[in-house]
Amino acid sequence: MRLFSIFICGLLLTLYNCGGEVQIGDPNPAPQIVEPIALVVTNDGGFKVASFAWIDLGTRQPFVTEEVLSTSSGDILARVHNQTVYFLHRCDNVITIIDFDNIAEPTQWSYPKTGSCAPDLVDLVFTSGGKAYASYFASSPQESLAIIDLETGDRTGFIDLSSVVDPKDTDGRPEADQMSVVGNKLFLTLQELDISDLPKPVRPGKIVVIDTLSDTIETVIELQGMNPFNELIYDSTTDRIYVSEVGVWGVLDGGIEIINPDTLESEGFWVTEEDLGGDLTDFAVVSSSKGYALIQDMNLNTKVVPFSDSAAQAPILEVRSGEGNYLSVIELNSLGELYVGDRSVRHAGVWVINTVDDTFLTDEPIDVGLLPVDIVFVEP
Ligand SMILES: [Ca+2]
Ligand SMILES: [Ca+2]
Repeated sequence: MRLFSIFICGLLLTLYNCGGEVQIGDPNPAPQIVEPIALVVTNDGGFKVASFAWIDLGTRQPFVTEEVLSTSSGDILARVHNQTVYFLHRCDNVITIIDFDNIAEPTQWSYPKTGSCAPDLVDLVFTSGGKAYASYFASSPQESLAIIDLETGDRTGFIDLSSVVDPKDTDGRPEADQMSVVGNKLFLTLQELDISDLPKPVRPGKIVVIDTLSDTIETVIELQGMNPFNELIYDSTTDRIYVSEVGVWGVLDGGIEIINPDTLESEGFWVTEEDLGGDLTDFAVVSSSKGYALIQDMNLNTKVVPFSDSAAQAPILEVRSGEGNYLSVIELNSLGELYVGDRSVRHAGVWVINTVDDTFLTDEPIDVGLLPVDIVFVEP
């Protein structure tokens, strides 16, 4: 609880200093985030201390809080629903909730942990009607997909994945990872890795399709690529789901695959790691023919690579491995701006790129305090 007292105070101070409507000591503060923001999760180089900052999308002015989300396990991601930010503490199996409409009452939900400090709680998605789903990467098939009551945070049940786990995946965990909700269907990737040695995929990845009305498995979509990794993006304009597969690290065997949510079939690769020149670590969809990939090349340099259909263009941003760190995340907002998290020693911060002509909208990266690890947009 002490953490929260400090945390709230720090946040209120930050809001006050940046001209927000909050008065310190106001018995019933109700700060409103009236302008769209980019919420940036940050941590230190060792992934121990985690904090966050936000950037006003109009002015690109950053607001950095010095308060922390964690001092022991900084592997934290963020998800947004109804202007509420949910911080996923991946190793601690904790969710911290910041509702910017009611910042005086942050909430923390804790769930049982697996034994080791390995990423477990890896995604959270939402349906209309107050139900959410949480996926657990290091848990058993019976406990990899939980149904969450968004009012209470309670896990009201699990959807048993035992029937869809490949017999070759014998380590007791199907590596449930990213999710997307389209209509009344939940799409969940299974990586199906063998973690007995260096983690490696035992077979092509799959997407489990679940009926969110009955919470039963409807079907399984077989992917062409292995090791679906990072986000599962549904784009309403193209009415397609995009999944990036990294396959084996250091081998150009993955790509971005397109899934038709109506036929529940793969339409094949949009662009491959071979086209892009590196392992895929993140991506963004601009249109049916244009996207951006974040790749790590064979020399461990990280690059933002624009592509049109399967034709990759020259990288527009690169951090060489010798510079000590890497580009961590790319995210597209509704203004067509690409935000890029840069953890390099020279340029730590967030770049903003105009996706119409690939020009940079910031001369230098926007300073967000610690190093950016995840970016989400809150666009009221
Ligand atoms: Ca496994
Ligand atoms: Ca690969």
